[in-house]
Parts: sequence; C-alpha cells; structure tokens
Amino acid sequence: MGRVLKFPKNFLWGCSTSAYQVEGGIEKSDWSKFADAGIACDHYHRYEEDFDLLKQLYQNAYRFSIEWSRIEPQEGKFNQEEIRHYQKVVLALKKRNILPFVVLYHFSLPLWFQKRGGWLDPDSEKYFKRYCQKVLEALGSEVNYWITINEPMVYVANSYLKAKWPPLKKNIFEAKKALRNLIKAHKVAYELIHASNREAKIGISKNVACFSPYANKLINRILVFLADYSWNNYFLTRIKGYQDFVGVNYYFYNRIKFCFRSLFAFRNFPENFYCNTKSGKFSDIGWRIEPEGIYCAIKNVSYFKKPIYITENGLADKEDKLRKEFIKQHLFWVHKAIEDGMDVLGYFYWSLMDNFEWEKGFEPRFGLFEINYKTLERKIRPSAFYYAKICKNNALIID
Ligand code: IFM
Repeated sequence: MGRVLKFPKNFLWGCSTSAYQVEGGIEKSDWSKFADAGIACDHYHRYEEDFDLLKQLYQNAYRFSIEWSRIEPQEGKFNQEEIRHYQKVVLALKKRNILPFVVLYHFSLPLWFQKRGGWLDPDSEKYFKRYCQKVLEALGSEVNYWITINEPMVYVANSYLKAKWPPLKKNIFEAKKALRNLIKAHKVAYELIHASNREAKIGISKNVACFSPYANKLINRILVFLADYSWNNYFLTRIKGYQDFVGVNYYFYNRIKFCFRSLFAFRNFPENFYCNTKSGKFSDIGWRIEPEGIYCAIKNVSYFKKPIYITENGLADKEDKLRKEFIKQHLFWVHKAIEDGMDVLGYFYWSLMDNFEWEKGFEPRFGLFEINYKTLERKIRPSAFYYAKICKNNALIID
C-alpha cells in the first residue's frame, strides 16, 4: 500500500453544478434566448435520483445554484411554486446528510433584468437584493453556506470584453461598470444574509488561475504581477471584509511571456497576456492539465486569511481516461497546501454530471456521471468510484 494522505476531520467532499447547465426547462433567462439548453440533464425533475447517486458516492456536500429567472420570471413577480421547488431540493439534500452550498447567481440572468441593462443598470444591486431577500426568506433557515456570485471575472470577460456571452459586448468601460455593480451586489447580499443569520458563511466562487513567469525575466514578472492583480485579486480585494470564506475555482495555469499581443491584453483578457507552452496533457477542450497550479491558487488567496473551499475543479474527459489521475494529482496538491498550513476546508469536483458548457454546448463532458442526452440515463464513470473512495476514507492514497 502507498502513502496515506489523511484530510482534516470534517473536510467537505462534494460536487458542483449550476442551474442553467443541468436543470432544463429554463425559459425566461437571457441564455434561453441566446443558446437554449432545452431539457439539459432534467436535473429539475431528477434531483432525488441524482442525490441518491451522490450519497452512494460518499459525498457530504453539494454546491448548486438557484435560477433567478425561475424565482422572478417577470420584474417584481415571484413564482411561489419555483421557490417551493428549491425548498424541496434543499430538504432532499439534508435528508441525505449532504450539506447544501447555495449559489445565488451563476451566469444566467432573467431576461427582464438583462433588458434593463443587466449589470450595467445603476439599480442592478437593488434588484439583486430583492431577489436574494426572497430566496433567503424561503431557504434561510435551512442553508448556512452561501455563494453570492460565481466567477465574476469570467462572466465579465466573456460578456463585456469578448462578446461571447449575452449581452455580447466588447467594451472595457462597460466591463468595469459591470464589475463595480457586481461588487456592490455582493456586498448588499452579504449584509442582507448576515442581518438574518450571523452564523451564515458567505463568499464568492472566484476563478483563480496560477500565473508564473516564463524564464525569470523582469518583464514577464511584471506581467505576472498585473495578471495576478487584475484576474485573481482585484475582485477579492474589493470585497475584503465582506467574505467569510474564499471559494476557489481552479482550472488554469499560465506561464506568462511578454509578446507583442500583450500590448492588446484588454482586447482578449486574460489570454493576450501570455504565450503558453504547447507541451503537457490537455483535456478534451484543450485546457492544459497542471495539478500543481491548484497549490499556487490556494496560496494566492490565503493572503485573505479566510477559510478556503475549492468550489470547482474538473476537466472535460469524455472517455474518462485522465479524470482519475487528474483528481488524484489535484488532491495531492490540496493536501500539500493543508500540510503547509493553508486553511482548506473542502473540495467540490466540477461537475456531478455532464452538462451544458455554455457557448460550447453539450459536447464537453465534465461529469462524474455520463449523461445520455437521448434517454437522460445517468451512468457513473469509473473515476467517480475512485473519487468516492477518497471521500469515504477522507484520505488519498499515493503510490
Ligand atoms: O462549466 C463551467 C462553470 O459554469 C463555471 N466554471 C467553469 C466550468 C467549466 O468551464
């Protein structure tokens, strides 16, 4: 037997999903007009079955998002039936002793809100607050862990700099405005939740990339500093004092080298900053696999001196050839971070099941369960059983 790496007592082991990507039947969101996910995985109707599988895989936590456009399909009109749906979802988790981590906003927005200007609307934070208030009234007594916003920088880059996601903008000034309003929205939601529950734990899920210099040149180190500040730390610094934990979504490791296009970084942020090496292992969608980068991401946010949860980490791997090793290596580095004194309290694999990967559609397969989109049948991938063993033993075995 190899070396046993024990994780701290009460460590959380889970998976993440988001409403638009898995639920199906969402019709009043900006995404349903832009790229309709249709029935998706029909998680909306099959959540009990999915949670049984989650339990079977020894997981004790689940991060999912509430679809704002279900709760408030028209401005100021709240749908009680949909509110009850999420109450049932939370109870279904609790019945199985699975701790819910609830995300209030994960990319998809009500159409009416987007039509008003979305995150550019000067009143956006007021609308968000009113929606949060409703969710809180319904779930506040059962939920202790809240994530106000998922990956704000990813959202703003895709929606306001690259014109890839609704509202399809390419405007740096609007991007800054949207960011400022998201910061305000987070703060009001943070205060609102704490006003009703001092014990609640609130944070955001931040996409944290690892940036390191290509050869130790000064110019590359300056770019690393700028990339770190703008991509990794800007948002977190602005909400300092308004977070009880930091949620880290880790996917990218970038070796940064100055090149001509760095001068145009703002046009395609953050990719233009760097020239990546082409060697190594890649996921089905060409993302380079660099497990050590999760250590660097954790170290980066440990600056904020708050508990850390890895709220997303995963890969697209249809044939399930790399996933087992991916999980093993990433958890090795998470464990190392803990050994080195960093306060990591949980790990959520992205994702519980294959799902709708935004502008890339259904092709990328991130799931621990494979979804047959014709029959909606769930099939547990072999790597999921490997992850389950780690969750069950609260330990990783390294040979
Ligand atoms: O699917 C996304 C998720 O919505 C946000 N984080 C990254 C995942 C993989 O791209």
